[in-house]
Amino acid sequence: MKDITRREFGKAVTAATALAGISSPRHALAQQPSKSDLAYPPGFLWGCATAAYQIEGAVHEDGRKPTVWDIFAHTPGKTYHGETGDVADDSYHLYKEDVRLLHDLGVKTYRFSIAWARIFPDGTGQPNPKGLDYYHRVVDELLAYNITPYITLFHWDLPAALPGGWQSRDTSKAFADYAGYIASRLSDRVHHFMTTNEIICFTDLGYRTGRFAPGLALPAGEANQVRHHGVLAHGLGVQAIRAHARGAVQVGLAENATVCVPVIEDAEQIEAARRATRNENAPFLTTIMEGRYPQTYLEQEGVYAPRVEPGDMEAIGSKLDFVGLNIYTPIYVRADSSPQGYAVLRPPASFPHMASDWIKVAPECIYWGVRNVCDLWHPPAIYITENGCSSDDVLTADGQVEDTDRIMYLRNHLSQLHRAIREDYPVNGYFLWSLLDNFEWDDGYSKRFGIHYVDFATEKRIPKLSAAWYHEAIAQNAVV
Ligand code: GBH
Repeated sequence: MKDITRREFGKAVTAATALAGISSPRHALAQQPSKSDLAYPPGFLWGCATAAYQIEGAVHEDGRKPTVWDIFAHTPGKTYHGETGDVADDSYHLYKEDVRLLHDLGVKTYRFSIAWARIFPDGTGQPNPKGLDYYHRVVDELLAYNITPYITLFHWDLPAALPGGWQSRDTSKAFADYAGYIASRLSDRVHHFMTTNEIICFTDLGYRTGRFAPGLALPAGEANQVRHHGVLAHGLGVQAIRAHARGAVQVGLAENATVCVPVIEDAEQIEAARRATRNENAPFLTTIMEGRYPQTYLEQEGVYAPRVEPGDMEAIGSKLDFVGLNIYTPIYVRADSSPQGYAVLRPPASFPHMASDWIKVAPECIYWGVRNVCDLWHPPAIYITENGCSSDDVLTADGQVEDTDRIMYLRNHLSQLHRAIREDYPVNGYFLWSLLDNFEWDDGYSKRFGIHYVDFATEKRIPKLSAAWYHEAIAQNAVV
């Protein structure tokens, strides 16, 4: 029923846009989408996203034990100015205030992550009831405001006690046990779960480049095995959640799949972008969606290809209820005559970017991210599980943050996402990253992604202008 509504909505908008063009052909401006053309479908799920280690603080409280990120952040030279998530936004204590902010925005849903080390402080063994109680309280508070919880089970804060971390396949099994336990305890009230967040970040960045926790730079064979344990954790997690859920649940993941934008929008370049999407994400989303490692990946890695045990690929290829895409920035590709059939173009130095220089001003990435994934693998539903940007926010004398660059970024991305919806791609919802300024991993507190400014000395939250903008977009269910 919902699908039919969505499809009809897409057709109606396409027709309206076409009519607008035909009815006033001499006025070029009339062919630009007007505000009402950028209305979103009824029931579209507007949300915000956060992650445990980035906002909670309270790292020693109620039985939580250290994670690889606690240790990494406390290791000199690993994060900006040695900053850590020890206190962060103190959302462990201030969660009611944060749910109130969500309510004030008018969001329908909230994506947050559970800290594995609060539930199983050593990664395995006996669950810690006090840790679980915190998430019971968060869920209750959200539901009291009619905000639907979407839970990420792993957003990088691996319990440090797990021997070998992601180098061990036992960690994938430990993750599944933890995921199944959470499903058994929360699925009476929570119906949407994401297994892992951005597998490439906790595998390659943690174990190949060493830029993220635990900061290792392993050789190719071992690093590829870590990747395998990452996708395996996801797959075993999907199975465990379904096996232990008390009722119907929707299970997916949140991936920062590399978004390949065809530099020129013609049939040949579009096909090249699709091929590139499959290839650039080979050991991650491609393997998950296809249930097997692409032959080209196995050939390319040769003796360094991952060791796979019976049953692994079935788990990894578990059918998903949705795919979550974290979208910030693209790569540009064009067709060429190389064996892979495309080239990745290096952006010129003048390519504009946001406060984080890796986030280019390239809003079409949100459209192509959805389109490439849907055209390749046809998932039943898509969520944008993260989208947003850093800004060099300053608090004015009268306590305002005029983050017009963030508003520009959001407006442009939501306009491009609207194109995907007009073209009937099944986009169910959008989670803005992030509700709050927070601990931005190796960038510490130097990069602010929130639509609420956080004064980290006092933990005071101050809505930025972008919060008012998002509130209005949600209220109108349209790009404003
Ligand atoms: C997401 O990933 C995370 O899910 C979230 O926790 C985070 O806060 C958010 O995005 C904003 O960053 O400098 O060219 O080497 C971010 C993934 C991976 C993006 C590392 C920046 C470094 C790119 N990040 N990457 S570069």
